[in-house]
Amino acid sequence: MADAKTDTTFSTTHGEGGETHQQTGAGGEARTTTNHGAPISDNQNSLKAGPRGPSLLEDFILREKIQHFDHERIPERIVHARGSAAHGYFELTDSLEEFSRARILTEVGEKTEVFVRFSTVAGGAGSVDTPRDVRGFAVKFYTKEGNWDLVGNNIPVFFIQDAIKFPDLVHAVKMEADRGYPQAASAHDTFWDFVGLMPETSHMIMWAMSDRGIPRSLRMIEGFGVNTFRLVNDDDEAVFVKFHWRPKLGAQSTTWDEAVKIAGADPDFHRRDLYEAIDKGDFPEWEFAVQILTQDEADALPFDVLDATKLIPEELHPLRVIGRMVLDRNPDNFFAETEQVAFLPTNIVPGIDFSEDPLLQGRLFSYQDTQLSRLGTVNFHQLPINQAKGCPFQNFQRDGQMQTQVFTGRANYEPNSLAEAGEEGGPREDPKGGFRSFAAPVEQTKVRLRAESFADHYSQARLFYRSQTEPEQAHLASAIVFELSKVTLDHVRDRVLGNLRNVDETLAERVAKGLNVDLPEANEAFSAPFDMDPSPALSIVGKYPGGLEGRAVGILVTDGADGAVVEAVKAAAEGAGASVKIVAPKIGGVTLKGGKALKADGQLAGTPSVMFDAIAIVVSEEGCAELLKEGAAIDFAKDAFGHLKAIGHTAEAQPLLDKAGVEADAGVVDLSDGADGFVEPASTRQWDREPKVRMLA
Ligand code: HDE
Repeated sequence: MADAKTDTTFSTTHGEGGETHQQTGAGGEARTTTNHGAPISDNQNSLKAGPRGPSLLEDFILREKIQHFDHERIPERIVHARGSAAHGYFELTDSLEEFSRARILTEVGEKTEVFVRFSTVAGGAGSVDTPRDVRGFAVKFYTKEGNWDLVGNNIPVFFIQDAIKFPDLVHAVKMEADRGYPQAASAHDTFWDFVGLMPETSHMIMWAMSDRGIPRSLRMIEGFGVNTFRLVNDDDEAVFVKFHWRPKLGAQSTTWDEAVKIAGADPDFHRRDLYEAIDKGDFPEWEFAVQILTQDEADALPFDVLDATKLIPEELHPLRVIGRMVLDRNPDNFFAETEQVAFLPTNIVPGIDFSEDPLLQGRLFSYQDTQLSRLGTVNFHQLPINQAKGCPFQNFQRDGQMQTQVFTGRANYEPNSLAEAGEEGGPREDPKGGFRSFAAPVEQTKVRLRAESFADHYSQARLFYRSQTEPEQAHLASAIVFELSKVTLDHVRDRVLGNLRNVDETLAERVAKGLNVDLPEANEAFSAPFDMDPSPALSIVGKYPGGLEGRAVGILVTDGADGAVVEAVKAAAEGAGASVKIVAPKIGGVTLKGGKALKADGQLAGTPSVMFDAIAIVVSEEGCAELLKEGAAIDFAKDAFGHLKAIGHTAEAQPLLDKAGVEADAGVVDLSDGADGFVEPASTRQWDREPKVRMLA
């Protein structure tokens, strides 16, 4: 018998003695019951007045089953509804003892369980995985001092500076109020209207329109705490801290055309990729790093650390790597874990504290509130995924909907002197070890004002753009052209262009040219932008480590293909850490030259080349002739070429390559002399090819 977690049966505890028994039928097999335990004799037919008669209201079994089903969904998250998650652990490698008293940041070598949920922001729960969007990167650490939730994104800054603008931002980006579209897309009037009117979005827009907005895999995104936090040590001294996650596989992206096609080919592309990688033991891993600043260092910066639209360049304050996180277990049940997990920036532990960042301050209210509406009860912390596993909770809070605990005795208040609450009278506050807020000085008058130090909306946007490599700049400009081409209101487009002129004149010109519109006057800037030294850390192409590890190679085969070449490509790619899939015209596979059968992992029409990072086409002459009549085969080669991927091929594949417009270059590799020459180009994209295949802005 499988355990209760993976089976549909449950053991139940009955009676005073707490003995457990499982319901079994006459043959000893587990039997189906109602939710209240009554055994069910027939789970196929409802109760009717005669075999063809009307169903009876009396059928409590039918009613219970249907009613439970009717309520299976809970309200989806208003943002970040679409998510994928995994379990794993965090291991501290370097102690921050001098700055923090948090055990999670001081106990080197300790492994702490984590649950991580990645998400898109704008789309609904059933939307696709690859729209242009920010990705959520929320980590729940089950620490010995309670849960610590670091609820971050894959972009280190945010659109707005003050929480009071968040509902406006989200309304603007989500599907438009009257028409209910577009789903999971920022390319529409209301979003860009908001952007144009709120120049503080400029920096984040640069990131979202860059290739960071279309990641290749959730295993290949960076993560950031975004808001500035504090670390507080034993002496109650505080420093500012920024949190960073850096993927072992390097940050990698798709191209836009590819992302769009993936959405059709596999709407679950990222979810499947994460699940399959963990399932086969290819555990994604991130470094955890911090940037630490004293108050004086923060004061010396030309921007405010409390402003979430700003980052601290790594070149000014280097990252200190203090640990690693490995995701090594898929959820057992999507709903119970990925859907019901409740992240709260207020889940914090002694030794870590908030800053006065007005965006963060709003978040401290919002998440608890949203969980109440989503999960429906103040007791959502009792759901298994949300429980403080590293140390159980103990307090005198009681009752409420869906209370699962059976507290005993009379003592439900404090102080008390009841014997049953133990000698101490039950749990008590711990003035030394408990959470103490950092005594940040506050002596001001009450105002509704934006600080002067938040006024510069363009310098860091400019820094980001100018720190990108040439292909990345071209992608960014083209992404804005794409989005603004979907905007139907001229004045909205013009206002955005007016802001872009403050970011970078050449960028504004590129975009205007890409739209074929005149460049309007620059909009007035509250604070004149200044130039900063480029930060290479902001580019992903520039710091891409290369390599096939974690990437995917697809081999297209036909009947009569040379099995030795297939084997050679497979061995070379797998040897370099890639996963390999065989794609064939039919799912039953092919008969190789010499008569051996080769099974297919994917059928051609359902497994286009966008599913892979590099492809090989290993076909026979006759097989190739057949493929020339198949659009999916031509697209397989054409898209791989257009998406700047390496293409390995046998000589017999040449007619297909010709028909697909594949031209010889360093990424197009003849496999007749073996597969060794394939691995290097397969390890990266062929950026030089891009001007040949795409008109970029
Ligand atoms: Fe969130 N955000 N957010 N957010 N956020 C939510 O909480 C909110 C912000 C982020 O996988 C909600 O449980 C406000 C920044 C992630 O379950 C909600 C503001 C960052 C997730 C909420 C922000 C984030 C959320 C909706 C502006 C990056 C998904 C569902 C003040 C640091 C967590 C939920 C998961 C989810 C509010 C801004 C990250 C409505 C008010 C900045 C990764 O409470």
